[in-house]
Amino acid sequence: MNLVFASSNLHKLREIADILGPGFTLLSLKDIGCKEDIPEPWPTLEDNALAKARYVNVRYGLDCFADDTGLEVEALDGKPGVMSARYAGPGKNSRDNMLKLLEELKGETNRRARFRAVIALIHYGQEFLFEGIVNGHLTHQPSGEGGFGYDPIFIPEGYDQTFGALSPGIKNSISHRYRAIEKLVQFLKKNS
Ligand code: ITT
Repeated sequence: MNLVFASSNLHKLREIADILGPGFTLLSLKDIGCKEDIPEPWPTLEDNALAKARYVNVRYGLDCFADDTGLEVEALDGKPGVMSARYAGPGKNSRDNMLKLLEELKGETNRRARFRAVIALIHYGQEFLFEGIVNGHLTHQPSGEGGFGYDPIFIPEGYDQTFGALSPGIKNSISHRYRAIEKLVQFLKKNS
């Protein structure tokens, strides 16, 4: 089955290809000739995921899906959440985002956090949403070279290493993205 993934994040693309396995062919924005940076200005993950999927659907006439993900920190009332990608400001990178977050949590004993991924699917012109959550806690400093984004400071429940230190195979079998993609796959199996 061919699936178009409306994302310019190559880490997500690789994770999703690994999670889906050989039964699916994942087409990237590059594969369909889309070079634009798709805007995601909305206040919720759901709105942004839908906006990215609609953008491709309207301009390229293709069914597709998009992922919007946020790290939600309990002590910060769910921040950075939908602002995760640009938490440290425009032009800043993942390391800047992590360091800003760790600075804000200095002295905070409640380190509980979760990743929440929302996938929006446009299937035969109709819209569907799938959510995946993984609970865990934040470290005091980055650890591990794997993964991307906030992975080096997030330890998933039941483990004692960060997503950055755990193998990709482990991350992709328990992550927020895995959980949302599993729901997407079950839906496609029933509805294709
Ligand atoms: P697209 O919108 O093109 O898909 P993006 O990188 O902008 O890619 P998001 O808007 O979903 O993706 O950004 C969410 C932020 O959270 C961004 O800073 C990511 O690095 C981070 N992030 C997303 N998924 C993550 C994961 O599995 N592990 C760690 N950090 C993640």
